[in-house]
Amino acid sequence: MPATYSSLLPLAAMEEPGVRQRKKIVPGSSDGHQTGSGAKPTRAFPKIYGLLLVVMLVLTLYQFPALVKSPLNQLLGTPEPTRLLPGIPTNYVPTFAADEAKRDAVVEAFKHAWHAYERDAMGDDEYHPISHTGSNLTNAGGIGYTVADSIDTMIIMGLEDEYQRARTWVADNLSFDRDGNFNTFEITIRIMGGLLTAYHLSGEDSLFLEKARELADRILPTFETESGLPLSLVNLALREGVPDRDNYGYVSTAEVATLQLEFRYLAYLTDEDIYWDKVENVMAILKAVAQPHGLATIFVDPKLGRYQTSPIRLGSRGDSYYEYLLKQYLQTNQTELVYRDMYDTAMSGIHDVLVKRGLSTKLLYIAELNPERTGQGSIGWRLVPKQDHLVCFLGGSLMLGATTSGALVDHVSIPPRPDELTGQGERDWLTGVELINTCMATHDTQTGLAPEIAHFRIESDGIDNSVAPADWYIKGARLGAPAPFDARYILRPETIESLFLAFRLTGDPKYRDYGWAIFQAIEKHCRIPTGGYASVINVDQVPVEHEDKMETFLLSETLKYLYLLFADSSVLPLNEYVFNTEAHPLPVFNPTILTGFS
Ligand code: DMJ
Repeated sequence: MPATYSSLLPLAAMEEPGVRQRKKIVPGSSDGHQTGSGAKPTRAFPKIYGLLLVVMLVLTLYQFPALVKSPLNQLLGTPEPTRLLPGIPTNYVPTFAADEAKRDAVVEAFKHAWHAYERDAMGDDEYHPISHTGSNLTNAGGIGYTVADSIDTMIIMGLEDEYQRARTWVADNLSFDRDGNFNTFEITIRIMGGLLTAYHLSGEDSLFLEKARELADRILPTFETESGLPLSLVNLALREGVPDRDNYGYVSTAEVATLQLEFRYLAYLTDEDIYWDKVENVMAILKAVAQPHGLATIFVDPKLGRYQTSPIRLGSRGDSYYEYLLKQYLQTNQTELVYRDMYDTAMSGIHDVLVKRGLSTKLLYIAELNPERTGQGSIGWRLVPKQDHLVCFLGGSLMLGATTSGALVDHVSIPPRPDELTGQGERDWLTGVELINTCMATHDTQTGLAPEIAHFRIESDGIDNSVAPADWYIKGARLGAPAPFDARYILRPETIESLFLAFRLTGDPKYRDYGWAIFQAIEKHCRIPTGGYASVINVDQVPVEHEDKMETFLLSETLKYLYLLFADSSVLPLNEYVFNTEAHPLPVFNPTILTGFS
C-alpha cells in the first residue's frame, strides 16, 4: 500500500479546513458581494485607516500603472500603446465572422456520427461503429451516456429534428434506477453536465432540470465518507457510494475536484444549498492539505481527507483539478477569490517544477513527477519527460486564465496587450501559446493525428538519434511490433479545445487552420463509411487500424469545439459561459451564497 503523501512532503499540520458559517448574500447587506447603496458603516472610521488606504492606493498604482493608464489616456486623448505580446503576428486583422463552409462540414460530421448511433444503438451508453452495435456501462442497463452528452451540441448546431428525437428519448426512456456501479465523476461531467446545459439552452425545458436533479440526488450519498471527499463509484439504484477496490479505495484528485461546476449550477437553479456545500467542502479539504507549490498528487484518501503519495501530473487523474480551479472562479463572475488564489499558486508551481523544454527545437512541455523510494527508505521525486494528450487542454486554459485571473483591466483587448496583464498573466499567456505549438507538433505523424502519450527527449535517455526523432517520440513504437497503448488516437478533444480558446482570445486565423488540419485528419482516418467514427490504434501507421469504439466525447467535445472554432464569435461568448470539462457550456452567474472557506 502506498505511503501517505504527508510522509513525503512536509505538509501543513492537518487542521480543520477554515470553514466559516455559511451566509446567504442579501442584496444590500454589508458583507455580501453586492453591497447596496443603503449599507451604512456601523462604527467610526479612524483617520489612521484613511491614511493607510491612501498609502496603499499609491503603492498599488505604482506597481500596476495600467490601472490608471487607459482611463488617463482616454481622458487626455493620448493614443493607446500598441505593443503586442511576443508570438502574436503584427499584421493580422481580428476576424470573428463564421467560416461557414468549414463550420457546416463539422455539422455534417456530427450528423454522420449521431445518425449511425441512432440507427444502431439509440439509448445505449456507448457506440461501436464497426460492428454497428451499442453497449452499456454496466449490466444494469443504460443511463443515457451518449444521448445526454450529445443533446446540447444538437441545440448549438441548430439540429432541430435530431434534438427533438433525443428529447423524446430522454422523456420516455431515460432511467437512473440502475443497480450497477457507475463512475461518480464521469456521470456528473457527461450526463449531469449535458442535462444542465440542455436545460439552459433549450429555454429552460424543465424535463432536463428534473433529470439532472434526480441524478444529483442519487450521487449525493457518495459524499458520505469520513472526510467528505466523494467515493469513485456510485450504485444509482441503491443510492450508495462504492469504494474503488482497484485503487485501495483512493479517489483521483481530478475526479473529486471536477464535480463543482455542475453541482454549483444545480444549487443556483434549485436554491438547494446541499448541492453547493458538498462540492465546496471538497475544495476546502483540498486547500487545507495543499502543498505550498499548489501541485496535487493524483490520488486522495477519502477516509483521511489527504493526498496520497502518487504521481503529480497534468494528465490523467490530475488534469481537470487545475482546469476547475480557474473555472470555479469564472463561473461565479470572478467573485470567489479563493479559487483564483489556488489557481495562481498552482500555475506558479507548474512553471517552477513541471515546465520543461525538449532537446532539439526546445518545444515546451509539461513533465510529470513520479515518487520513488530512495535507498534510505525515504521518497524522492523523479521527473518523467512524458506528456499525455490530455495535457493539451492547458494551453487554452492558461490563455483564458491570463485574460481573467491575470488581467489588470476588466476587459482585455483581443489579443491582450502586455500592459493589460500582470506578470503572471503575461507568463501564463506565453506558456499557453507555446504549449499549443507543442501539441500541434505532436500531430506530426503519418496520420496527422496526435498520440495518446508523447515522450520528450532528454540528455540522459541514451536513445540513439537514428531510432527516435530528436524532440519527441512514441515510447515502445517499433517497426513490425504491435503498436503500444501510447500510439492511439481515441478522438480526444483537448488540442482542439485549446485552439478554440486561442482563436477567441487572439482572432489569429492560424488557430482555425490548425483545427481544420486536425478535422481533415479525423475525416480521413477515423470516419467509418457506413456511419460513425472510430479510434485509431496507431497514429503512425497508414492505412490505419481501428478500434471499434466511438467515445461519447467526440459528440460532446471534439465536434462541438470544432464547430465553435469556425462559428462566429457571438456564439457562446467566453465572458458569459464557462465550459465544463466535457464541453457543456454553463452560464456564468452571480453567487447567492458566500464562499464557505478561505
Ligand atoms: C473528457 O471526458 C473530459 O474532457 C475529461 O476531463 C478528460 N478526458 C475526456 C476527453 O479526453
